[in-house]
Amino acid sequence: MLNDLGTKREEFFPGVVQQVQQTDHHLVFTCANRAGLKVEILADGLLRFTFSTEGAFARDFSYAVFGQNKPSPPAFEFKELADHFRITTQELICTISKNGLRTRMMDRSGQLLNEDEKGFHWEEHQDYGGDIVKMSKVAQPQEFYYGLGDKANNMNLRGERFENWGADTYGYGKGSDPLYKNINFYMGLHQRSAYGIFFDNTFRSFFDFGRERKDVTSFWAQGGTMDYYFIYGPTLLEVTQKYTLLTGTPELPPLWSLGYHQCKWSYYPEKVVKDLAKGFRERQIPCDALYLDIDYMEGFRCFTWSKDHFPEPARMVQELKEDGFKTVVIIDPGIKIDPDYWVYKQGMENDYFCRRADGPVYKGTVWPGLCHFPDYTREDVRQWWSGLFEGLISEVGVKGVWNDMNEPAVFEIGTFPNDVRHHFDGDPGSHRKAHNIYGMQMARATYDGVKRFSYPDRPFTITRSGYAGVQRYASVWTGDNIASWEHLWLANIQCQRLSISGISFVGSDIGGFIETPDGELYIRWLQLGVFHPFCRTHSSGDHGEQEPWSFGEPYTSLARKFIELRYQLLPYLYTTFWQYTTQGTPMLRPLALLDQNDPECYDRMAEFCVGDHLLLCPITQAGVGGRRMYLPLGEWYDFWTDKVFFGKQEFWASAPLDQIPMFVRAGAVIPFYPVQQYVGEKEITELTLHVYYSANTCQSVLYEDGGDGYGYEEGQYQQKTFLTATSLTTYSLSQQVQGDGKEAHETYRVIFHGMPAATAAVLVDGQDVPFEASENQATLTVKVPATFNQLSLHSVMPTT
Ligand code: NBV
Repeated sequence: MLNDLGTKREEFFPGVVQQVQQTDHHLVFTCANRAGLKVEILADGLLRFTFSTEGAFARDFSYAVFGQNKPSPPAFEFKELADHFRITTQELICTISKNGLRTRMMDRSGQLLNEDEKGFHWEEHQDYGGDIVKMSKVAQPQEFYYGLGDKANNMNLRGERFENWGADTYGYGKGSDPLYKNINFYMGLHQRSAYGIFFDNTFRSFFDFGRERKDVTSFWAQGGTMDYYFIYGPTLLEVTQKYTLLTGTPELPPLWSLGYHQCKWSYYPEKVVKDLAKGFRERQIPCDALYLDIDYMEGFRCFTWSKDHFPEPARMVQELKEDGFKTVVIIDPGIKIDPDYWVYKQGMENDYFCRRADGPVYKGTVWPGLCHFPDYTREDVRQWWSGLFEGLISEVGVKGVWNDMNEPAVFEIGTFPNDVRHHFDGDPGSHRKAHNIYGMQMARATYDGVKRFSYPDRPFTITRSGYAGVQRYASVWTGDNIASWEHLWLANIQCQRLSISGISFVGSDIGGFIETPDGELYIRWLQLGVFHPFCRTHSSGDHGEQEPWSFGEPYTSLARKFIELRYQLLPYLYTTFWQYTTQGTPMLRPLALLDQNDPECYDRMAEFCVGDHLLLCPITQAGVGGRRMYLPLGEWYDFWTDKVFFGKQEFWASAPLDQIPMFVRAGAVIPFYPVQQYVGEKEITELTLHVYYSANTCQSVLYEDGGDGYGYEEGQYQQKTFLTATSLTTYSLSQQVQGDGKEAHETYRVIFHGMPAATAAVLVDGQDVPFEASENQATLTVKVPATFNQLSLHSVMPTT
């Protein structure tokens, strides 16, 4: 096999096991040729495999997995057999061959989940020393692969090879690789069982899913250690949850950050920003955040303001705030070499910038001209960097920070040369080792700073690059896309894929960054974007306008309609975010995660669920009034017509330009806020609950808290569980509340959809209450106190 350096060199394999050491939660196998394997049993369904090539194991350190995220180790059984060893937990059986340390993973019924082909092997890196560490596994017939972050390719990764080496990929397209983020996590699904592999290695790494040899999946890295986690499902949903909890979830973001954001490269000077704000409010199009791109700075110097364009930033930000707008500013890693610039001076005085191998401080050209770059892999540098935000946050009142160019990107040469040195938190190395975590460590330092100075408010940050675990520090977007239908298709897949790879707070540049969409493309994109956790229009700005009203009517009204829908759905989206932070559930779920017993779902990529109960399928073609699509198992209501569709079938979904195919799971309770122009504009005395009838019992959750601040950590939240159930002649909705938070609403307006029989009476906690029914009796509206426990509809005829 040729390696990725285009050479063929001698490959080495572990020999015969000579010694085994066992402790409470790990086993160490040592071979005659000094190769070794450490197996850590972290949970019944979570095993970590770390290999050594020459006896000693490398420092146990990870930017992705934090000690506190590791579950407490369970008991396990260990046995030596004729030609292999066997580890058994409550969920897994793992065998390890005595010759070659090859593993097989099975569930407790003995069903094979995953097995090594050649297993671990390596070659020495001739130029840099160390090893190119490799792992090859059998790709089973009919095995499907998912995950790997922001790859711009089909949902199922089989048949493709990918590289993780974060890159500034302006105008990327389908198949472009690598992109901005480095997420070494994938999932395999075969015979209806799923597992995941997280390869925790920061060097340039590769994943081949049956591309080179069709029945082999392999992954390798140009240095470091073969260190991977095997994550058992058996469902894909459980695999992604476990991976997400292992690499960490973010804190709850401020509720306003789930509102609509407007961005361009760039809005300046102040008058343009003020007019933009006015544009939203005058047209009554909701918006919470306005962005300032690089031109707000003085000569692109981070942490400065252009005196010409923004003479009094604190006043401007305050005035925007009074009108409900939060200001988010961009911060890049490049610090201009300028002896009169305070950030540069501090960095030089304290030796905070990265150096070349032979000593000089590294210089690279980005927007400000020649720059130095902080070494964010040093704790003291991160501390310094986070302190730099005091001015922006505390003095000016900025509410969010946007990290760009942190792959890191350098003009002309792409990124830092390989010899640039990084501290790597105590284990210094070259850029080869630190490249893939540079952006994440910048986001980490930024997040710490924004949080420090925003407190007691919650911080908001967004980053372009990141490594596994970056979700703890920032939201992300998918970079410099293009205003084309293909990119709309890609945005849908990339956001779903990031979401199942631990990163749910994700969105794309709505309408496309490069070039200009027409009204139709913009609306179709916005219809999808309002269902992405991060919802922002952004454009490079040099081709035309890209505000929600830039395309004239009917597009302005359509844009308003969908942004309003997002604001109505905020309690649902926020609840979904809370589920993500507490349980690791991805906010966007591809069909394969909804029903892995249905092979029809495996290759589907257009349809997805946001949260537990809403299913969307964007229109990604010009000039069409609908599309063919598939619904998974269950009963689904068409959101626009209330017509019921049965799952497990493909059909034509009609969707004129004022609709996106959108379905609600039968039985669901979907909370709606009234339309607001920005989060917090109104006190929401009445919340609307849309209840979609089902003959089956169904559970829905609503999580609410102050929407900002940390009161929720002290119990200041309300977690409401709604149960719907039927009996012969009644349909009931009950509510149970947990948490010490004060009830935020006085009343609920409950709207029942799809009632199969006329309702004769409605009882709320035993009292008869008035109600309104539609002419055909299928829709029924009733107003109840928000503190109700039990609501029941009594029908004149038995429900069917
Ligand atoms: O800061 C300018 C842009 C920014 O608007 C965009 O979102 C980033 O992805 N930035 C890239 C640098 C220039 C790109 C050509």
